[in-house]
Amino acid sequence: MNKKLNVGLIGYGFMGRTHSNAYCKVGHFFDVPYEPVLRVVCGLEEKVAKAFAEQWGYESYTTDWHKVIEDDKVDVVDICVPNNVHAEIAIAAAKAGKAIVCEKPLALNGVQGKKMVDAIEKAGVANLVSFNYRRVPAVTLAKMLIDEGRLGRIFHYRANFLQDWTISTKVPQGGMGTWRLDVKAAGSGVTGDLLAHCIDTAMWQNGPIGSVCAMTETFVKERMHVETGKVEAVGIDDACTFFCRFDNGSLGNFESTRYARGHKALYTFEINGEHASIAWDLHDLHRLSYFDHRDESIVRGWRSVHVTDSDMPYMGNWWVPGLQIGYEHTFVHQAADFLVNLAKGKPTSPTFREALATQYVCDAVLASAKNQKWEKVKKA
Ligand code: SOE
Repeated sequence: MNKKLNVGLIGYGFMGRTHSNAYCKVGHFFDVPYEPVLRVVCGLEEKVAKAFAEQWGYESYTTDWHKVIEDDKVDVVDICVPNNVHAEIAIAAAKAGKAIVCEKPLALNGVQGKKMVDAIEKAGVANLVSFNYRRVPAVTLAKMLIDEGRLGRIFHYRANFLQDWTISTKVPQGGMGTWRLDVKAAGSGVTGDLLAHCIDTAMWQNGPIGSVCAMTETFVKERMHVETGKVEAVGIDDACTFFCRFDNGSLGNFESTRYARGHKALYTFEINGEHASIAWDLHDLHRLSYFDHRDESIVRGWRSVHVTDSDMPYMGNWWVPGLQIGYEHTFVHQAADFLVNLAKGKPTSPTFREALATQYVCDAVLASAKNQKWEKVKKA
């Protein structure tokens, strides 16, 4: 019998569902040393919290996040609320000695993120920030190929995250889901919400980013605010493009927007090295494109590797070779890694400190767009 690990989930939105689903599934597919127990869910509206608890099997619900932290039985506090509340909850959870899982981005900005890192490191608690795309098997495989040196020296890293859900001027700011358009709740727009994913994956695969040069735009300048009912100025970036220099000498090129009509969540990256290149596309997430110049010329070309064999990252735990998995599985992988490392007293990447490095890149990107000049990235 595995030891039980009581989870207190704060936030019952989209991310609350992905994390709950992962805790429910992880023990069925991975040999984990703990059995997650859904002890309590917390959300602002009592009716919704109650319904969420019933649907996912949480033992109880509350509308006050302090109760989750004060609950002696809760071992892990899982933070799935808007970005402006991450810091307060994480710091309180750290002081209470809880392990912490926090949705991305770490915080509203680097100053706040640093306070969180100081608090969790002082308390010595296990911590993880949920940059889930690292744990798409094809993305993990890309990292393995790079680490094996197959690409040789890396010259270029290119990534996009394109969406189109805020083109209508009728989409409000504030409220469930649309808090992402309210700068007070989100801290930034596509930079913190979408580019943070790309930056996290990029630095994991290709090392630290040293300097950036960016431009941003807010296409819709005013939107109705759900909380005030008034039309208010929009403070987030709707689109952001930036260039960067990685510390290893390679050049980066990143773009994100919520105004790319026809694209819902098109996260793509391509990495070009001396010997080989790799490319990946979230809309075809189980495939990794690979080109190796060392192949014999008569058969040289882009291969499309179907990442489903049991020797591919995480895939041995799922079905049989050839059968795919999807988006929600990335959170199951994250939970599996976290539980295994927790038992061994080992950190799970990305830790709060690693996510702070991503936050510092986001800060530099926003500063560069504002100041219209290259900005150096602070080291975490
Ligand atoms: C925004 O639409 C969003 O839900 C992000 O908040 C997530 O992090 C991303 O994975 C998908 O898009």
